[in-house]
Amino acid sequence: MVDGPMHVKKLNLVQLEELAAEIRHELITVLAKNGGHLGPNLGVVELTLALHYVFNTPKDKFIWDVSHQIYVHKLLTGRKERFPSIRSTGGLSGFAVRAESEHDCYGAAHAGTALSAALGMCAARDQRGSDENVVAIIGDAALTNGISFEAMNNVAQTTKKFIAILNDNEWSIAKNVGAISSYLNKLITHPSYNKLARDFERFVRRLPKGELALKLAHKAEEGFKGALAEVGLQPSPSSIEADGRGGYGNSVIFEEMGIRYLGPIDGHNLSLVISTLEFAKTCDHPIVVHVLTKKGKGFDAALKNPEKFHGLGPYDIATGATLPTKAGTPTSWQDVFGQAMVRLCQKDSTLVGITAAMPSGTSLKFLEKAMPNRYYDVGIAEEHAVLFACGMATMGFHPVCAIYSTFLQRAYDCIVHDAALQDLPVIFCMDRAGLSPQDGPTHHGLFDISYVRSVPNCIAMAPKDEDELVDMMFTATHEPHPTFIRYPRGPGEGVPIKDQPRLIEVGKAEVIQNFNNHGGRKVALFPLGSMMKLGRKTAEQLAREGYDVAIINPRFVKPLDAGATQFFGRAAEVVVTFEDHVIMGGYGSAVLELFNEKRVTTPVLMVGWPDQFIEHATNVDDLRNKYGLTVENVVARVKAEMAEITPGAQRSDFAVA
Ligand SMILES: Cc1ncc(C[n+]2csc(CCOP(=O)(O)OP(=O)(O)O)c2C)c(N)n1
Repeated sequence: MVDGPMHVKKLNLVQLEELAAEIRHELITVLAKNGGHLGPNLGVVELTLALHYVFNTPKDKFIWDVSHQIYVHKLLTGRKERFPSIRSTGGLSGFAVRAESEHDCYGAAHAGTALSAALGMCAARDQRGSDENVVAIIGDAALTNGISFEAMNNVAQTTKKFIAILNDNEWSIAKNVGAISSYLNKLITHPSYNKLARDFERFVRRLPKGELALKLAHKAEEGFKGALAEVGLQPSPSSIEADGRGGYGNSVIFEEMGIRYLGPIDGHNLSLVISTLEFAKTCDHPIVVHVLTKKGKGFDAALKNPEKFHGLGPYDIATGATLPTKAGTPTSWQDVFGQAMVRLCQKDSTLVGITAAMPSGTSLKFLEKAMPNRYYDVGIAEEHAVLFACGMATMGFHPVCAIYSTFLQRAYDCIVHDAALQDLPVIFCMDRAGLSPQDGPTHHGLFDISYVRSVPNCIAMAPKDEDELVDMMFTATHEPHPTFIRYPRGPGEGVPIKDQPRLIEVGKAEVIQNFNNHGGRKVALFPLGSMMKLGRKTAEQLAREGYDVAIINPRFVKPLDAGATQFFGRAAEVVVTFEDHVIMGGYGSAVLELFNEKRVTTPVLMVGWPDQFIEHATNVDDLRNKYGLTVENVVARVKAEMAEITPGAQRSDFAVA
């Protein structure tokens, strides 16, 4: 394995191919232990080698869309020693992070950002008159995302030098969907679309064979011929003629937008990809190179099941089987949601499910299978998903948008301007609300309470267990307002689901455990949603230490149960709010706002995440321990707070009926 990109350039073709095999071995071995995005990375081994062969990072810039396919780049840019630590506590991130390496010029993990960011870099380069090459590498599914088109709309008028690589493997996480995906398929399969510009042919012919041979060793000649044969298959004279409107007078969409299109080429043919990138580097007009790759190449199990191997946990190298879930592990929140969607849709013909390219992640796949006509996958297009839902809602439907908390951030304006302002009954099931530990800050869902709570008309809730999740979904279907339900990743609490869901009174909290008035000092715990477990354990420990503890399940962040919150707030000497969310603007803040308004002076300890981006880690516990979301820490804080308060000054003897 090489130490840095400079070494890649010294290799001949045979050595590059050997390196490709070594890289695949490393990916398969390390990810078998750590989990991660195996399929996408196996697919870009040759492409990444070719990029480093032709360009010079960090001076040249590679901007990876999503950047889940950046592992090979990490291995080639001085991080091979640390690679076995990827996605674990203190280890390498699974995505591009500027702070991690000078070779990562742009951080990402949400889709569709690469073209815009790359264009911005081109504009900056042109402004300052420097000569870096800027290369955006995007997947075919990134083209289902609106931002990519916003960027393409802007390329030709902004710069002359812009290189995009369209890494087309026909898959998003699931099979790519929609008209763009069919269009790309046409480009691949229909000979008349193969656009291989004559100047590329000329370029390849002009390359001094000797020099190329030197570079690529004895196979260079074949590679060179391969390039000509493959690329010269269907030369299209029209593709290089400007049409006077900024386009190239061709029905290839990129060319219509003033971006030269080259391809499709075999992304696993190293010499061909190298020649093509060498050409792209010389172009003095924006260019997109369409590269065909196979997700999972080099690992049979991944080739056979691209969806599973897009991103997965540890697996067995021999069979590709993922480790079995431990016996007795409760059904995941996601699966409970997916199964409940089927049951609810069977009873209520106004319900439909909408996903933005995450049928398996959200488990909306259950609905896809059971009732395909009530299921919509709109592609990686969260804004569109929400607006689409709003449109349906105006026609009497109750659309359910199943979107991860972190990805819903992208559709914030649609929530405010469309769903909330028009007060439409769209239901938002915000999956992954809380930590996604191995993915890290790009994927944690820690902001949704604050971004929803401040918007009028919205109802926001968080279930303490999976049965309550179903009750909340059912309740939401009866609401004429936008409703938001947040729940975390992973196994539920193991609570059985009732046969018939129950309506929950909106804005009503649930008293789980009342004070028992045994004379101990009173503490009221308000654990929101899945923090109930931490709340209960904290209560047990406090009780062991002689405190009189009440536990209230808030259920609603908005509208807050003002009565119950005040009542227990006044009765207790100390109130503790728990939330799997940033403290700022979250549930605890809502309680404080209420207390301020109602002049409740009981101190409120807020347990949640601090005002900083929380890094990735091997698991949730590592992060909770580090940031003090633990029983020990909460108990210590309660005791410290109690020590500050004169006993009896608060209404600690308040009798609760
Ligand atoms: C805004 C946003 N929505 C959803 C996702 C989840 N997601 C991660 S990768 C991916 C598919 C990416 O497909 P593509 O760009 O074609 O890359 P490939 O994995 O096929 O190489 C999706 C939907 C995301 N990262 N960002």
